[in-house]
Amino acid sequence: SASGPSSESTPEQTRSHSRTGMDPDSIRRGIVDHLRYSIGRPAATLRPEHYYRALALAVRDRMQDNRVASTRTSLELGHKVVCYFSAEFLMGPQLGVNLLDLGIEAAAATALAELGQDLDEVLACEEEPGLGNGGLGRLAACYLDSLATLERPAIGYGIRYEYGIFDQEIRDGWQVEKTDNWLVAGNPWEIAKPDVSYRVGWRGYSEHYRDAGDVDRVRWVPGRVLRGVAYDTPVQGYDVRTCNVLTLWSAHAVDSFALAAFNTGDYYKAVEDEVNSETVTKVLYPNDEPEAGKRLRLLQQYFFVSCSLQHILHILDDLAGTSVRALPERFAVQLNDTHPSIAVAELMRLLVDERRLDWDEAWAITVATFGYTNHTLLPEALETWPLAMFDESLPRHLEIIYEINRRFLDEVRAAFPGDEARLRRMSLIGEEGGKTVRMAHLATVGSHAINGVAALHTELLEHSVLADFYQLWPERFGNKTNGVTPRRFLARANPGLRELLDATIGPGWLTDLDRLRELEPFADDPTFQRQWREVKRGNKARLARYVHEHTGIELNPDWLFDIQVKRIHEYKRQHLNVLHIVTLYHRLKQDPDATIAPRAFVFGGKAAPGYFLAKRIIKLINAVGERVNNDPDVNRFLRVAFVPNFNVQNAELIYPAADLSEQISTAGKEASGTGNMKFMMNGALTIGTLDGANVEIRDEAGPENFFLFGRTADEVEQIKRDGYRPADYVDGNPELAAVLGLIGDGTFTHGDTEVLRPVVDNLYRDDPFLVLADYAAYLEAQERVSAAWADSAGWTRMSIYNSARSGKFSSDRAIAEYCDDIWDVGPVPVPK
Ligand code: H2P
Repeated sequence: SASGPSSESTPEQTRSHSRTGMDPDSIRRGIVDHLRYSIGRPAATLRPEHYYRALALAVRDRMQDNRVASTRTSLELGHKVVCYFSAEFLMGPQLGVNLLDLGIEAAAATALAELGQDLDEVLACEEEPGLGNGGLGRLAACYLDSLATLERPAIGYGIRYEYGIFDQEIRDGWQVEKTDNWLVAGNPWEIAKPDVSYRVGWRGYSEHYRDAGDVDRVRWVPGRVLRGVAYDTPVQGYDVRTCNVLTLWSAHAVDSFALAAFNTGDYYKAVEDEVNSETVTKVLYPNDEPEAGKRLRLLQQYFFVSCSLQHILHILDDLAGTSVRALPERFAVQLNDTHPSIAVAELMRLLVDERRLDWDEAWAITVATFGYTNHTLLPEALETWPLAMFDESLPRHLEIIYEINRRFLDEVRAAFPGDEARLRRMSLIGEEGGKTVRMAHLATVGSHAINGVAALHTELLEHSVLADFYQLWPERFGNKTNGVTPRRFLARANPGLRELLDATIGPGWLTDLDRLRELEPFADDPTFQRQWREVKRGNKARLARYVHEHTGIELNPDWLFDIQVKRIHEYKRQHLNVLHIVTLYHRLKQDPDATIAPRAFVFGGKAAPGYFLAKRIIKLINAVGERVNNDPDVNRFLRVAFVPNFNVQNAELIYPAADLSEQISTAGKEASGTGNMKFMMNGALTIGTLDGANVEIRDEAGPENFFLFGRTADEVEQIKRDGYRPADYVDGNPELAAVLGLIGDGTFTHGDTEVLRPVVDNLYRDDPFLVLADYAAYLEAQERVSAAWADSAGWTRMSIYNSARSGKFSSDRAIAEYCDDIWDVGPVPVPK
């Protein structure tokens, strides 16, 4: 089933190359062919969405040629392959970036025009695959882009969820969740591979036996079996031949089971089995959900990890003469957070039970193969599974985890004799609040490299959450600051800036983002400044049109655009942003003569359906917005818009339109952030805390081009240790008291004093993320922002410096570091 090395190209293949030419004529022929043979609709009924599918298929054909060449090159030359295991890939719309990567944007536009179609209209038809919650899934997608662009052989492995992250609607200010039927109209990018299929067990028991050589062995007898089928999506690199692949697994019933039931006459039982199996890849779980659905989530994780590892071993088997012992020389497997960490136990099972390696050898292979990236320090987000449930679901894996733990704790004992507390802290089995399996510990113990995602985050990881592990194996830890792809978030999202950059510093910056530094000499040049502002204004007008269309709210593109988009979470502190807005509202109402620099506040983001306070925060934003936008005393200075259904598609309109980027999480809580980088590249200035990658953004941009405020991570900890009393901050600050009063007294909710009460009470009584402790400093920083905005040339200079110094935050830099320091994978150019 694995694509083996193919021989020289056949005459058919040679012909197919001309069929997949890159000129407008060949592309037009490709579209026409697909309209006829793949879509099969009468010409009179063709609409833009049909042209979208036909063009997507024609583009995919061209990528497939590159894909075949890439596989052949890396397999023939025996190169090592990166396998990125992630429960989420938030890929976003594919057509636009694929055209960019292949260098055929203009050719496709011409081809469509000849067929009477408009490229932008056709692009807008794409339904984006929302197979991720936020930053973590989008990071995985950026990394696939950079791996291909840097010509590193790579496979992304994940889950083909039938329903991705829910679609968000806003009704009466509340979030309403709608299922995301992204596959309904078909997905032209994927290729189903029913022959690439593996069995995955579940439940049952393990059986001890002696093999032919009289060695004690264990085999797992699963109580249930399902089947995973591969769906491949090609991942094209920019301006190179390399085309990698994203393999997503879909769950199905095992045919023979269904057949057996059918033969005994129980047809409905057979169908039901199919239905049950398919639920495994039915839906993506939102972040921050309490307990619900845990068992199915564990099965999802195990399912995709098992299919992926079996696939990898299968590829090894297919490579003549390559033993499973060569696994770490041929494959580097990265665990994106703890979601795929069951892979450590599953690889041990495959090697020891199925391939019959002895434990020590299998363990050495496992540790050499895996790397683990941690994405969060929040205790509630570090996965643990109740032991009883784990045992029932994966009994053999629990035995293996016990054995890993026994040997591991012996090692700890030898290094730290007599330190019982340390053993308890480090064990793979947690004892507090009922026994659990600690997945972060399993991932850490099973990996030769462990990394955080920003300098501060890695340091905190080493000194808090994983401190004991860092003391045992300091050499295994390292930092890999996140990055984002400039292809999507600069070139595609900001065509005006792309053109200006090409004209000013010449081509080449898109794959060498440090070259943006060449903009610095133009930072004070009045002509360039004017061009820069024109681009920004165009982007703001574009977003304003979108906002008007989707919310009815009118934003003036000459105002300061102050934007916060990300998942809604207390630690990200959207409510701190709202306190600033309400403060301005209050000041304007108090003093009819007051004037302020006009601002448009834009929010976007989804709340987990079961996260009560996050949903109230959405209501709060919309309630304040409704009042502000309709009050003539204030709407000359303030507007507030909540963009519904924040996703990759509208993100591409939002980042380039920002003047100010809100990165205001409680210090020590945001592991990195990646939106902060997308804003910076597009010339926004940041108002932010010393949290996550903000620290590095400020270092790069220069402190004079960044609005810093708030307690540091150390200070936050100190305040908590001393016993934080939020009410003290209210008592000491009459303006803050008035602002909370307005939120609680029904001013924004038509007199209803209950709706927003939970938000106010939470802040006043508990405030776990120190919103009130940072309020005064935040207001002061916002005043610095307003003062800076008043000086248009000064602001423009700062904006230019931010873009110019954003090179570090390209995912190309991040991926080059992973390749050098963790994966040991070099470039493998595929001949053109
Ligand atoms: C998470 C972290 C971010 C980080 C991202 C990628 C889980 O994303 O919280 O700080 O940048 O992973 O490493 P998010 O909150 O956006 O869902």
